Amino acid sequence: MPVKRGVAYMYNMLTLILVACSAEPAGLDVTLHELSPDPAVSGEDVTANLHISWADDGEDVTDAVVTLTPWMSAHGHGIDDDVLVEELGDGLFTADFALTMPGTWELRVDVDDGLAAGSVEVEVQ
Ligand SMILES: [Cu+2]
Repeated sequence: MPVKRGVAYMYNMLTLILVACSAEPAGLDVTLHELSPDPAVSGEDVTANLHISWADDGEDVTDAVVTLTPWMSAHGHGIDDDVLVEELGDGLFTADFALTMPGTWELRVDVDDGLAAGSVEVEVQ
């Protein structure tokens, strides 16, 4: 490759990388694989097994630091406790927590500190 074209190529690649870094977080597809008990009961411990995949190519999320934040959009609040998330493999992650009110909750999922985000809704009795 001639030097000039090489420089132009590198410049284009650098531009691409910068655009990728400044973009919104990538999308995640989050599905509720298993909820125990189902339905969840307000104030009682629940175990949620979530399947998380990349929205763009459908690949399972693996070897990632996943943060789960329960959020009640209707009231604009979450829960007081931090949620510990464990990776089970094959895109499955599990967490135990208690949802403090009946109604619709979002389980907001964040991968690698803001790299990607998604959510799934659960109904609490
Ligand atoms: Cu609420």
